[in-house]
Amino acid sequence: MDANNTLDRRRFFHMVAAAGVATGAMGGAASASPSETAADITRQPAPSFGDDPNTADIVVETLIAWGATCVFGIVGDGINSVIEALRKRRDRIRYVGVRHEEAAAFMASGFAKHTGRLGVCLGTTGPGAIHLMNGLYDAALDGAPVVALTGLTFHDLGGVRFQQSVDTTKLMQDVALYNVEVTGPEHAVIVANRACRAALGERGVAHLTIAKDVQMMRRSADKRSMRNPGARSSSSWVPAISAPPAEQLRAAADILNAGSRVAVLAGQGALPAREEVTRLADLLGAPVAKSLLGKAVLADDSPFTTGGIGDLGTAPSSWAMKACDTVLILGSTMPWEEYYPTPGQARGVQVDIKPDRIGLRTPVEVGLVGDVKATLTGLLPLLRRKADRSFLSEAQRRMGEWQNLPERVEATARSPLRPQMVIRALSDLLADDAVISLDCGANTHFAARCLRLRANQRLTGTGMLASMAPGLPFAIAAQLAYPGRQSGAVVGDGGFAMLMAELTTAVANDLPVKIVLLKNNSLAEVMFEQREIGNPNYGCGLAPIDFVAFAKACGADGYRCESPDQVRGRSRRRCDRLARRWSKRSSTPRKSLLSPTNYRPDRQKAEYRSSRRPSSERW
Ligand SMILES: Cc1ncc(C[n+]2csc(CCOP(=O)(O)OP(=O)(O)O)c2C)c(N)n1
Ligand SMILES: [Mg+2]
Repeated sequence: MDANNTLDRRRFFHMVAAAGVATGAMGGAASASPSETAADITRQPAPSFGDDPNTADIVVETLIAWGATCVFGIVGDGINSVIEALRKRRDRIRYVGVRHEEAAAFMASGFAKHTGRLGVCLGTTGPGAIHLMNGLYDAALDGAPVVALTGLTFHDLGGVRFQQSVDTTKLMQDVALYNVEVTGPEHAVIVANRACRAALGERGVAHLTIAKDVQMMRRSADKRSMRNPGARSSSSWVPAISAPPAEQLRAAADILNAGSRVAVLAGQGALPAREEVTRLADLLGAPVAKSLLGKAVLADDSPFTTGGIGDLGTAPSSWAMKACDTVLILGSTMPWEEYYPTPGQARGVQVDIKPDRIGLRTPVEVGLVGDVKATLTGLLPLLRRKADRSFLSEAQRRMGEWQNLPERVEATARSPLRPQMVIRALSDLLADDAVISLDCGANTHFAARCLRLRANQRLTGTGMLASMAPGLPFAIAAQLAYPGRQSGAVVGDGGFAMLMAELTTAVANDLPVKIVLLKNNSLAEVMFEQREIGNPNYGCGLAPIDFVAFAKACGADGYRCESPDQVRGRSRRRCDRLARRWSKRSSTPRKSLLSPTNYRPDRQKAEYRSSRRPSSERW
């Protein structure tokens, strides 16, 4: 700081402590002092912080510079200065106040998964930060770039049992790949930048926690240490588009060219590489099985895909993995190991941006560390077109046969409704560019199998964490990210009820999300699981909720459908409206649509698991 400035860092804290959390009068805007090495530092592009910003201003400006457009959270005295920094910039970044911080973190995660852009959430110190955890784990486990901001108690009251004094740095230690307590404005200039870079570059959660008095500290009151030359990062960033070297590509191509039955497993890392995956599948005559988060890699009517894989997948995908002599894994760590080729059965090639993921689920001979799109671009010219198409043809024949079963089930006109029928109706009614979010439960199995994803539709869900409750928050985030597109979610009554107050968040923010709720008054997935291991059902019943009344109480619309006609909107006028709403874009006068449906999980057993019984081909 300037030698003439009488308000140094220590005095600042002294004043703030004396004044409680009220903003102290900061006096003149003295500039931060240059360090002794400042002359050597080449300035890089950086956000503009304006006149004498405080720590919170610097953090928020940095987030904006990194392309953040929404921040989800709940206010609290531990985070008030950050909220004020957001309020001052509300023309450039949207603060979305939610009803539970878990939802805020899910929204940040969903925003990041649906867009690839930075998702941001915040929580006040103590309980607010604790509530964020589940959604942050969802982001961390699925590689979604999220920045979480939390408050801390006063900088000098940690460790003294001050109210709400939770050590948020420790709290986030496991979930965050970048986890820093911000000690002042000068520190914020550096670490806010690093947090964004880490979240986007390493794909995960970056956490900054800031004591409430530090949040309001002005830059003029701060003094860089003698070894801190000032900002040393850059606000410019492009994702790593790395492709492996030629000899590694050649080694991979040799394996793929030598195989006579090549199967591909595509995950979310392959989402930007649809064209390349299609060309590769065509060249190699290779069926492509898709992980849940990779469902949009190929449209479901692509002749090259056998649909999903794993517990939520199809029998033809299981068959392809067990019958192949070569497997190519593209940007996937699909968790169910029993669905990979049996060890020793197939040669393996894997492409992943993260080196530690190579060989994670199944041994591979060649692991290519790189971006899937860039790697395939390098690999494709080295691949020879396979003359023998019999493996692909057999996969297609099986897929055609397998589809008969869902199609028969989906076409059944019975009440209680079959969930497959509901999802199929939804699938048919969705807009061509709809953005779909999934929750976790039996409903996810039905959605994964019965949604026939079209070329321009997007889909995400909770992959590795498999948590209940993100469906609605993801749909809200998707609607904010893509205001002109239809945003819908498939949820169960258990998962939805966990965070259903967020329906008011949708209403308050004019977000016409569409939620299809499969109401079975039970935690059905676990019912199935208990039966599968031979246990009687216990603890799986849910007290019924009138979700239509709830939706209306929130200011949303709600419809109850009990027959296929009602779902498809053929009979009653209100359901015609429902169908129209599904099929048109999101300019509805009321803000949200909740469509509860009813089905009996006890009638579902045989239809529930498909790929677990690939031999019987039952569904
Ligand atoms: C937060 C959380 N708690 C518990 C579970 C275990 N679990 C997985 S699915 C499920 C049931 C989900 O019920 P519901 O949302 O009603 O969907 P349904 O299975 O009935 O379609 C449970 C309890 C979980 N995955 N996440
Ligand atoms: Mg349920």
